[in-house]
Amino acid sequence: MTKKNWELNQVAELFNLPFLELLYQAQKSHRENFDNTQMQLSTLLSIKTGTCPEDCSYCPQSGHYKTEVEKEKLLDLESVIAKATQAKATGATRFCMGAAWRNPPKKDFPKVLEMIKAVKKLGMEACVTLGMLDEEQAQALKEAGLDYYNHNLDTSPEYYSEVITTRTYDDRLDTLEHVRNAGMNTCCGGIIGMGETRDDRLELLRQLANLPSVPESVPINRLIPIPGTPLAETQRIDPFEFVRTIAVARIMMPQSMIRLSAGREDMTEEMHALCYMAGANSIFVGDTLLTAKNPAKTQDMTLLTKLGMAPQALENSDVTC
Ligand code: SAM
Ligand code: DTB
Ligand code: SF4
Repeated sequence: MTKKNWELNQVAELFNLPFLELLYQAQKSHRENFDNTQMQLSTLLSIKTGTCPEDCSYCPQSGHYKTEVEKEKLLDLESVIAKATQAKATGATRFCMGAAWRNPPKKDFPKVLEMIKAVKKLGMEACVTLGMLDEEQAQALKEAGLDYYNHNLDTSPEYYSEVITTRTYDDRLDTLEHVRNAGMNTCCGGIIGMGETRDDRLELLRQLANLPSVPESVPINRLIPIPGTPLAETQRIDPFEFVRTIAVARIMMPQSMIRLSAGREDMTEEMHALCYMAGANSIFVGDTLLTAKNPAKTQDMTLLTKLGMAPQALENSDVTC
């Protein structure tokens, strides 16, 4: 398929469609590209928690704010293997490890490479999110067998500096370029409900879909307002606006996995079903995300069964690297 260059007015046209027409178009695109009874499951693990030097105003792990997160040093390899084994046993096909770093420290990076090799040995897809990377680090991750690198644009370039001041949008784009050049899949999305306007949401999706190669995996996070962070009191996004964002993402990036990511804990079953109808085909399973709460696995499985859906098997995923 030839890659489309999206203009802002084209994205606005989608967003402005009557809700049911938008959902219809998104579901049509979803069915043309995926089996709409399948849900891909990933599990997250925070391998290094808290005291991050960045000031991302949504994040419980930033060292700039006083939150309930307790800092932890880098986990040891055995604990990571135990968690990944457990995740595999409960049906997750991808294991995603996150570290609260601006960029990976020299002394810890080789340990992360060992963790990736161990996850691959278990027969799972591996994803990490470690902050900014240089070319060499990206290459080393690829050589360790990493399938996906997660690095989100988070919001529009215009709103970005309202949310984060310690790094720039261009820093994010540079890391994504290093990941692509190393031949890895990109996992790149954003957060909805940080007080941004609809135009910011349009622009975020436009930026994602217009990247030199469309991210294979697109996490759409719904802000979890964390006490102690500057966004703690942010008004919750209207649920229909959130579903619209998923639907437009599905239409603009028809072959990507759209992950309904953070912020599911207080979503109703009906809202989950609308997000799946809009084309979300991946979720994080397990009681915790990195530090925040996620619905219990049994709750997710009960809903999938009610909806006639099932976890996607690894052989049906199309990892290309
Ligand atoms: N430090 C790395 C980085 O920022 O690239 C990786 C970890 S960071 C926690 C991964 C992503 O989690 C962020 O880019 C953001 O999209 C999401 N996130 C963090 N806190 C969140 C919150 N309170 N609500 C929703 N999403 C959140
Ligand atoms: C992503 O976009 N969302 C996940 C994953 N990538 C690493 C992380 C969500 C974090 C939510 C807040 C927390 O658990 O600390
Ligand atoms: Fe650090 Fe990532 Fe949290 Fe930002 S989002 S404060 S970089 S852990």
